[in-house]
Amino acid sequence: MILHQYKIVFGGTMGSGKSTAIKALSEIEVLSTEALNTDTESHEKLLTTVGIDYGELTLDDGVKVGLYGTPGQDRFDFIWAVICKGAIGTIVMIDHAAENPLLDLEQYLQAFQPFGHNIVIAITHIDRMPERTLSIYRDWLKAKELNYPMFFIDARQQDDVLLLVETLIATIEVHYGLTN
Ligand SMILES: Nc1nc2c(ncn2[C@@H]2O[C@H](COP(=O)(O)OP(=O)(O)O)[C@@H](O)[C@H]2O)c(=O)[nH]1
Ligand SMILES: [Mg+2]
Repeated sequence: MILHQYKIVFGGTMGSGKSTAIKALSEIEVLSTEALNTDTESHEKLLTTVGIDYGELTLDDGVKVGLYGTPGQDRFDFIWAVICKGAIGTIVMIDHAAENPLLDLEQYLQAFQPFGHNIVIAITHIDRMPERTLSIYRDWLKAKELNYPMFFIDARQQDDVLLLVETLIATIEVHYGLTN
């Protein structure tokens, strides 16, 4: 089977670089759609406008990739499930310079694992917190017996983000034999 269009989701903490990564890769102008978020618990804020980023990329072999950025909210959002439908995988982006990036990683992995286990972890903003060692992530993944691919990247760098996308696609192609 040959798939001509892949869908990839960017999830992760606010400010981790999801929109930046999609802009770095997209060959079309990134669209930010408007979606309505109804929160029955806070009637004052009946409607909140959230942005979903959308970009497109064509790989060397002609495969088209749709890039979907989840809205920047720091709590579980039902929209994530909608966005993840039909996606081949998720890039979970974590801001290394945030207060507790390991807790963020745990929460975002838990949030996205129900939609599939093709996940690549991208730790961003490492230039902003050089005093915090990067080994905490491998140690944590090892302790949890998780072996997701993980990269330390700058979301503003196109090559860095491309590596994430290529890793997700390579994993799905090896797993399901979707090579042509
Ligand atoms: N210093 C630094 N800034 C970054 C990095 N990645 C993204 N940014 C910046 O972080 C800010 C927030 O990124 P944005 O894409 O809006 O985050 P989002 O909320 O996940 O969509 C932007 O100003 C980016 O340019 C990084 O690795 N290092
Ligand atoms: Mg954003």
